[in-house]
Amino acid sequence: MKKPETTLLLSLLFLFSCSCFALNNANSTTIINVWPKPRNLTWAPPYQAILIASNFTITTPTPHHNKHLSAAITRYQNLVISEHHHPLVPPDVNISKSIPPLEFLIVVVQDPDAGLVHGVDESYTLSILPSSAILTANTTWGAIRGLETFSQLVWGRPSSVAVGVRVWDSPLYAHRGITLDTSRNYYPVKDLLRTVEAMSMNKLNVFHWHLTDAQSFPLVLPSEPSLAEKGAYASHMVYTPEDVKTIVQFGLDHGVRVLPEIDAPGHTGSWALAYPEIVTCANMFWWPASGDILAAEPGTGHLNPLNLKTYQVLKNVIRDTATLFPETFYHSGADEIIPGCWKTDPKIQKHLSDGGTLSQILEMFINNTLPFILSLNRTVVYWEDVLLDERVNVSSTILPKEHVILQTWRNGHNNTKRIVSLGYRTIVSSSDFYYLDCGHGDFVGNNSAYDRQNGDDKDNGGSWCGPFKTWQTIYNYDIAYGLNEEEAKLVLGGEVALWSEQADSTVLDARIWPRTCALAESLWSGNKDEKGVKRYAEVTDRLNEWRSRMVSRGIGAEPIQPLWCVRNPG
Ligand code: CP6
Repeated sequence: MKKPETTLLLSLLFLFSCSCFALNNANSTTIINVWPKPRNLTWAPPYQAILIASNFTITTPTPHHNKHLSAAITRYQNLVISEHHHPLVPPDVNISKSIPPLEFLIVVVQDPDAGLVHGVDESYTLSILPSSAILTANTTWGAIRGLETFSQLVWGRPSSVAVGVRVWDSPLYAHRGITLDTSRNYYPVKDLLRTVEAMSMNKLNVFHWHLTDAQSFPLVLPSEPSLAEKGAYASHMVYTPEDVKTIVQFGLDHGVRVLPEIDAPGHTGSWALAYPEIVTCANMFWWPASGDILAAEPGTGHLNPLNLKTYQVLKNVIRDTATLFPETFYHSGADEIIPGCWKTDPKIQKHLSDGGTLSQILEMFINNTLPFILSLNRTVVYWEDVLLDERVNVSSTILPKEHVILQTWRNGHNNTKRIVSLGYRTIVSSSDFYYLDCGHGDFVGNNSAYDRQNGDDKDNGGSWCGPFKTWQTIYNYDIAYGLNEEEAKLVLGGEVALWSEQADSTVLDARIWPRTCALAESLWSGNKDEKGVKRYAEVTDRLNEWRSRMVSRGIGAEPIQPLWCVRNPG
């Protein structure tokens, strides 16, 4: 016999283990599952679908010569014909037998050769009527967004598409991305390509590639080949110039910019394998226990700004990187300067004993590198630390506001506010909301290398930058919270980040997806409904559907609830 407590427990479990909500019936437009939700979508009654013809073609009315547009058209034509996605909850609509199958989607692009740069027009309109389906966009990039939307309106075997649908769409934020760290662990190229592909499915447009760090230097650079030769984990764990070209081109075909980051002067321990003379403290371990709370890493290493050789090597690195990556943003890092690391160097010690400061050392570094990066026609992105770090920072007078963007990661809304109120543009990557690696157990303490070093074999229950950030945490974060109108304009967008101490290709998809879908929607069309109320139940159902379509497209996105919920809507 069941005890009452057990019954209560079971019903509570029932309530909490599954927030299941029924999909709305056909008398609502929300039955149309598009992710991210378009800014404006209407579906006119009678709610109908029509078949996709077996010779269905996507075409432009006039010839064009843009190979990225051609690649996208071919890709989506094949997808629409072959996908046969079965929604978890099949839409309750009639597939019209009287209307002939849809043979064409016509794509009209005003300026197909507009480049893929920050702020480019990504808007589109889509109209799917029984007689014709038309997609209009100002640019190739808007067309790619519209093609994705069209593909999500197709389902079943044989394939059919919703008709009577009109969409106007355009992103709220121009910069919507992922930071991926390929230094702590290596990812094969095919994993990066799949990530870019999944980004495009979610209308994300910036792959911020954190290429190098203290642990390894996987980027092969023609002018500085020894950095990867000695600094990569293995000779097969590298990205060659051909690999980079492949990824950049793949990004262009998918409307995704590939933004390189070469983190410096901190996080450069791996450079010491080729050039020990330009890196301070590379052979030391820096753990929180040492009193330096940042960069809890082995041998973080800092480039030495007082060594002229540093700039010879670094300028070669910057020039080669800018050549490999056409992207006009260049991320130069500048996060987490550890005083104790620079202080191990005798020249820096002398500078300090002569009354100098570490902030001056950092200014020297920026003054010797920033103008060079700008001379390559790049906008420079730095982590917020360069200006906001309490111990080592530079004066805003040496960071020109029109050429420098600061990416946040600490103190949530506070640091965003500080940056924009100083007049800088910002990319929001708050670690409290957007760090995908958090909550996966600690690699510092908790039986880690640090514990072994200190003879501690207890499980201390550590959690790296915990807690785990749920998709709801990411979805509900308002990146422009508390800003006035003028300040809010300086918020370019946001990036989630996957730091890879505890991630590699075995877990990549599930760490990123579907949580990053939540970022994609909140930056594309917002996290609130028409009445300004935070979306919730509808989003859960739509995300559940979208995640299952991503899985059928080959992305290992983890589940957000048991399938049982779909059969037993609450
Ligand atoms: N590596 C680099 C890191 C981090 C940063 N930069 C980081 C810091 C704190 C947390 C997670 C990651 N591992 N190069 C900060 C931008 Cl909680």
